[in-house]
Order: sequence, then structure tokens, then C-alpha cells
Amino acid sequence: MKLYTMPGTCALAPNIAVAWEDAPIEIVNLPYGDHKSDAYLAVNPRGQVPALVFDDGSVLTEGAAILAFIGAKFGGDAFARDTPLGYREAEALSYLSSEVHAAFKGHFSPGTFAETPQSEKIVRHKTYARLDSHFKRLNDWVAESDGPWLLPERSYADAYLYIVMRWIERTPLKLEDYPKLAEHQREMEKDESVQLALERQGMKPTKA
Ligand SMILES: N[C@@H](CCC(=O)N[C@@H](CS)C(=O)NCC(=O)O)C(=O)O
Repeated sequence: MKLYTMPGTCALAPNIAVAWEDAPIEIVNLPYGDHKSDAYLAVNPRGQVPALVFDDGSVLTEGAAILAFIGAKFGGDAFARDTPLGYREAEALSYLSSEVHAAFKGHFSPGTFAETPQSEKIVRHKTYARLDSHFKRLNDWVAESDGPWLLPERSYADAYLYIVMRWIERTPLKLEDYPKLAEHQREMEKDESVQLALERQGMKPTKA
């Protein structure tokens, strides 16, 4: 199996899960731009990472679905779904993917929602307010878990949270305004599997 990634992207979440589980999945880190090459469009016509290619050539996209696959196939009991942790993990992954990750679109591609520089400015302004409310919610969530993780135990949601929070550096928002999320980032970066995944994706720890 091959997992397609690209530096700086959300593909880091399944890449971290692969490292945590020591799963026999090859990481193929595309140089930025190659996600629109003919060769990669044959893998994922949407030109996005992550994509997991099975040995029979079939392809699974969507980070949360790839994480669910890695958990089911290689995660053993720790990530079994029929437990309160499993349901909470699914809830957190769904929120991170459909709400938090999606909200960054207004920062990375404001032109999707606006046609003029003036309306782009409004989109960005609203995007940062929306991201701030998501980050406050996530900060409370970590505080309530009574530990450094999003849930009472470490889960794949932490891998997803880690990559979306790295993107805050590219916005006017500041990680130090969400102290539990800053602590979460530091804890993740102490983890050797996270360090390995970062290296495989051509990235470095942030030293938050
Ligand atoms: N809904 C998809 C979104 C994937 C996605 O947004 N991938 C980004 C990187 S984080 C990407 O490949 N962007 C390149 C592009 O859209 O051109 C998922 O959750 O996997």
C-alpha cells in the first residue's frame, strides 16, 4: 500500500497514524505541485492528498476515512470503534475535517467565496473569527480531557488536530492564545513517531 502525502498538508494525520501503528504502508511524499501532475491525477482526479492506494490499485481518499481504515486494520484494540473512546474519536475527526479544516479554505483560497479584493477581505475577516471560535472550542475540549490530548486517551484525532493547528502560523491568529492547544503541539512533537512522520513529509517540528 502507498500513502500519498505532500509537505505541510493534512496528509500528515494518516502519516502519523502509519508511524504510530508501524503499518506496512509506503509514504510517497509528492513535491509541491506534483498533486496536479497527470500521474497523480490518475490516482486522485481531484488532485488532493492524502490518497491511499491499495495493492490491487483501488484508491481511498478523505483523511478521516483513511484514518478509520488504518485504525481498523492496524490499530488493534486501542482504536476499536465499539467503545466510548471510539465514538468520541469519530466525533472529533468529523468535526476537525468538516468544520475546522474546511474553515481554513477562507484563508488559503478566499477567492472560492469572493470575487473582488474587497469581498476577499471580508471573507478573510470572517474566516479568522470562525477559526478563533473553533480553536476556543478545541482548547476547552483539551482542557476537559484532563491531559494533553483531545480525548481522555491519545487518538488519531490528535494527529489531525496537530496538523490543522500548525496552519495557524500562516494566519494572523496566535497559538499562544489557546494555551491547551500550544501544550498539545509540544506533547505531539516529543513523540518519536510524530518526528518520523514529519521527516517523511519533509517537515520540521514547530518548537511551540
Ligand atoms: N476533504 C479532503 C480534503 C483534502 C485536502 O484539502 N487536501 C489538501 C491538502 S491539506 C490538498 O491536497 N490541496 C491541494 C489542492 O486542493 O489543490 C480530506 O479530508 O482528505
